[in-house]
Amino acid sequence: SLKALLAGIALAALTVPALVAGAANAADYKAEYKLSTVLGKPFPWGVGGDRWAELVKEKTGGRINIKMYPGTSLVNGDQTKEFTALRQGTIDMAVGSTINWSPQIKELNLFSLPFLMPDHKALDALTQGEVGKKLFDLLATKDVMPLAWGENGFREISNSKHPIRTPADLKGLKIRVVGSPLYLDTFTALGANPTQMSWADAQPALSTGAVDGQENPLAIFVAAKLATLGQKNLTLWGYVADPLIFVVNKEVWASWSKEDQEAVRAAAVQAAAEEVAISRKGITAEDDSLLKEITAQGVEVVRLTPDQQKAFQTATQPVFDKWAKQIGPDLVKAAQAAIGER
Ligand code: X2X
Repeated sequence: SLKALLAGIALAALTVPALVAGAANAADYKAEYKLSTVLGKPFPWGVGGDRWAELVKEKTGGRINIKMYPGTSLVNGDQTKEFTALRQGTIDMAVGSTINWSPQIKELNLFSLPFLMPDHKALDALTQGEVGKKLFDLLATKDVMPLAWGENGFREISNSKHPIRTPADLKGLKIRVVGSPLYLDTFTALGANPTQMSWADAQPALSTGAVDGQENPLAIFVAAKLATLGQKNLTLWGYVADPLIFVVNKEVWASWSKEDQEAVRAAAVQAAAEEVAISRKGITAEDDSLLKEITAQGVEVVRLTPDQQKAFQTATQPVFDKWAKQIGPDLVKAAQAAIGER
């Protein structure tokens, strides 16, 4: 009928310009994009998230406006639920630790294999090489667009009871861990008594003595003032390090113009590089200022000798072997090869 024909023409007139403008129509952009992190400023993690938002604003002329939600507040502090919320779109973007996403993506447990990575170069060999690409390809199949690798860091162990130099020193200590059951296996293998809880719950648990110890990068140890929560013994054992990943929910990503996508990517790459540098500040042989600060807080810092470290590695080898199978033997072999060639 004429009426239907006219309606059809009217509809076409409405939809054609919309199709031409496509997904990149600025009118489709949200007023605010929610960026999830566990830690805010002044932690390196929060500085990195903040910097990403700032650079995106600059590079997109304000078209993309990001607000950071630290404390994983978009999932009520339950950091192991962050990735699911990101997939579902409750969170638009995140700078997240591989530890917190490993319950959903078993391959991310790679970085938590005890004593896989001896140093920062080894970590870089993974994130900046083929292994990093493989993991990004995998993430891209899980409703997110991964953009850059940042860093939380090498997780050193602290406790309120006594210095740790041997696995026997860990015996019976209540240690707070987070993430996948891999951590329960590691600390159980060492004779400790591990208990899983979020970062939000960890701090009161440390201060009341409900748990004796925890493991986290030194930048966190200092910024969270863990020495004031009774953590007076710190052992540098370098057993694992967690990278951070800068990602955007895939639908959100697809809603942006090519130009804006590239701006967000470039901003992530730059913010991540800056964040990695900040996370390593003061903990290297050339610059150990952060370690000096920790010592000045009355913390006894133990640095394991290679032989002492070997005892921890031997004790956790069965955990490594068990989890290497779950992560994927090929991925673990590729990681070991990349580390060997670093
Ligand atoms: O909860 C932790 O230990 C932290 C802050 O390092 C992570 O989110 C993995």
